[in-house]
Amino acid sequence: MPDISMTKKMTELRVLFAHMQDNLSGVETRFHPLWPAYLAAFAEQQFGTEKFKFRFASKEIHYEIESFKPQIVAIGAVSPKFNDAIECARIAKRYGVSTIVGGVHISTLPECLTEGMDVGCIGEGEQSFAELLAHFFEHGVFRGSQLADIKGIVYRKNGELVKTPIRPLIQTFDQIPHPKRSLVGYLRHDYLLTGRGCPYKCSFCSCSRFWRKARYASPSYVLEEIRELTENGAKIIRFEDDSLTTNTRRLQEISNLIVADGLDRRVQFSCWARANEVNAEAVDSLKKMNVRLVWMGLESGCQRTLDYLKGHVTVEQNLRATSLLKDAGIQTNGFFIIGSPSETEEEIMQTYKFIRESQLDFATVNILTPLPGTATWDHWTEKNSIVDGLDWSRLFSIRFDPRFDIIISEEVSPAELYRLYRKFAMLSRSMKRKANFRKLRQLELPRIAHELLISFRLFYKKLTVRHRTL
Ligand code: B12
Ligand code: SF4
Repeated sequence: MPDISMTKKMTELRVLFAHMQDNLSGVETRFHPLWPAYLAAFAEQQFGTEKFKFRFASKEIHYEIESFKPQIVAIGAVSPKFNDAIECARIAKRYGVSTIVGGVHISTLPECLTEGMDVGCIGEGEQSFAELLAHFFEHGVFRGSQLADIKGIVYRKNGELVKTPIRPLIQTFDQIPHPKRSLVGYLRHDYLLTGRGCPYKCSFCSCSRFWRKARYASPSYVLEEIRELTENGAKIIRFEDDSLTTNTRRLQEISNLIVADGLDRRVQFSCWARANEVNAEAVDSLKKMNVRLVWMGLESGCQRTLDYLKGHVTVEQNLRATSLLKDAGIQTNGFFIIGSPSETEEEIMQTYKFIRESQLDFATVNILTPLPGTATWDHWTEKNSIVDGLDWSRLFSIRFDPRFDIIISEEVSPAELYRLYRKFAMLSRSMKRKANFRKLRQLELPRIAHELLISFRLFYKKLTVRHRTL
């Protein structure tokens, strides 16, 4: 890493982080992105805090640039939001500001780097970003032959795309500093990630390809981060890890630390789990640490579809995981995907039947969308050579417009798929109503009755006292 204390030209570097937010889904507007917080924490660990001013853009980009006057705008975008990244970079360039873009889309399709984007960061961002900042400190721009020495980036030279060698990953997760959350903001309902990468290869997901190797934080690292969140007001914490149950021993250790610290009494947790990893020991640990809700990508009630989407898991394992959690009093939300290329209507209805007969509390159904970096994307692009000029927002699977969305079912027409989707959505809504009612009955009604009883007693006491004094 170059020593930036030696550079003379610049005294302060202002970096504006711009996350291309999806305003369509409510959940996204509720949770702040962590990538700016990770990049800022790592840069500060390397170079100290005096040289940089970081800001997370929470308002309109013109306003942010005019008020903060950054030298660099760092843009992060997933594939369905890449149109916005292009526009954001174009605006930054109009102000003469340099730009870096990172995230899963540019990492998978570096040829998407536009004129407005000076550099693209491929894969894990911390080290490349820090080196790019050091380069900028030295040269004041991102052009120049030295860029070639920075691993894991892409840029254009004389119009030609130059991709530098792959950057090795940071070796252990604990070497990554905790994200600088004060940059993006703390929340009452917050989330954390305790690993990067996944040992599985589901056909619709880009995680294992993107992160290459699975790395996990040590239990004490996890505890430190949970402590930080609770000290800053978190009451509900989600583990956004792909599956918290992959290593039962590690989960047990995390659970024990949480209990020893008394955090299980102060915080409610939720997490993702892979059904084939949910066993009695894992459930026991989840229960002890106060996990109230587990999300599982169950994907399908039809084994043939499940094999195509997921692999290494059976419909029986999905059922077993659900009932193990149910028996422990933990709520479950199953995620399902319909519209795989060769899935028939009858097979889709097997999933409907599965959900209806399962013990799940909630079910969320999505239509399969081929996202760059996944096997489904490879499959689709082999048949459709569309990458040039594709409107990336068509990869949002929540617009439900058969003329616009990219549907890859070869067996069921888009209109029919939407009809089925609506049927699933109705089922989800009715499950949600029932689950909420159960919750009200189990938790709220006795409490409300108890409170009413106390106020009635107080009222009665006052009344009789008044009578006696009259
Ligand atoms: C948590 C999460 C969410 C949260 C996000 C909360 C938030 N406000 O950001 C919620 C649930 C809201 C969500 C929503 C969506 N998500 Co999401 N999500 C994830 C998940 C599980 C973790 C993301 C994360 O924080 N990782 C940790 C950080 C540190 O990693 P990172 O973001 O990749 O950043 C690193 C590098 O990419 C790089 N980097 C990233 N940006 C930048 C920018 C610069 C300038 C630089 C230098 C480097 C850099 O450096 C970072 C540190 O190493 C990933 C899967 C995964 N395990 O990665 C999916 C994932 C990112 N999501 C995905 C998708 C599709 C979506 C949605 C479109 C879903 C939908 N249909 O609504 C929306 C879009 C949201 C959006 N605008 O980004 C896909 C993206 C695939 C693709 N090819 O685009 C992923 C990969 C999952 C998958 N199916 O494969 N998501
Ligand atoms: S869907 Fe989950 S289990 Fe499958 S590869 Fe992605 S992160 Fe791993």
